[in-house]
Amino acid sequence: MTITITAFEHSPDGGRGLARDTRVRWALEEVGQPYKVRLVTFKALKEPAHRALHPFGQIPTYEEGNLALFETGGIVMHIAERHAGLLPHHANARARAITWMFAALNTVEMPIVELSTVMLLERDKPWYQERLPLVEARVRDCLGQLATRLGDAEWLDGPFSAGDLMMVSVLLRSRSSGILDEYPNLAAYVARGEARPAYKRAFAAQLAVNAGT
Ligand code: GTB
Repeated sequence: MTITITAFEHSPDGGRGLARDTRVRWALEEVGQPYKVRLVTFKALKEPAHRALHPFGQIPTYEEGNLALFETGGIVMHIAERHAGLLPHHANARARAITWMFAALNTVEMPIVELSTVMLLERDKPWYQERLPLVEARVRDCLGQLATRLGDAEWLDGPFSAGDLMMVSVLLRSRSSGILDEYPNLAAYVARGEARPAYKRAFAAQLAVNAGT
C-alpha cells in the first residue's frame, strides 16, 4: 500500500532537516518502506482539505490506504509497530524504547522549542535579555541530565530504536544554540544518528526539496 506523507513546499529552515517530516522520513527509511511526499504551502495547511487530515493545520501527515494519521510521535510509533527495525521484540525493552520516544517529545523537546521560540520570535522584546538565560538554563538542565544518563553508551537503551530516532531529532533542534556542543557525549550521540544511512537518505530527500529556498 502506498504511503504518502506531507512536508512543507518551502521549509522555513531552508533544508536543515529540522521540520518534523524529517523524523517520519527517517523512520520510513530505517524500516525500508518507500513513500511519496505531497508538498504543502503554508496557505494550504490551513485549508479544509488539509485540516481533514490534520486538525491543527500542520505537517507532517501520513496516509496509507484508508488510514490517515497526524502527529509525528503517533506516526513514528505506527511505523515502528508495523515494521521491524525500530522497536525491540522483548516487551520490557519495547516499553522502554517507547518511553524514550515520549521523553524526547514531552520532556526534552519542550525547553528546546521554548528556546527556539525566544531566539527566533522574541529578540525585539524588551525582556529578551532577561528571559534568554532563564530559558537557556532550562535547556542545559535537561541536556545535562540526559548526558548523565547516556554516559558512554552508544544509544539510550541497547540497540538503536525509535526512542533514539526521536531523541536525536529533538536534540538536533538545540544545535544552533550552541548548547548541544557543551555536552560532548550528546553531540557524539547526535552525530551517530546523523551518520546512519537511513538518516542520510531522509536528510537528502528533504534537502532536495528545500535547497535554495
Ligand atoms: N506536535 C506536532 C507533531 O509533532 O507532529 C507538531 C507539528 C508541527 O509543529 N509542524 C510544523 C508546522 O506544520 C512544522 S515542524 N508548522 C506550520 C504551522 O503550524 O502553521 C516544526 C518546525 C518548523 C520549522 C522549523 N525550522 O524552521 O527550523 C523547525 C521545526
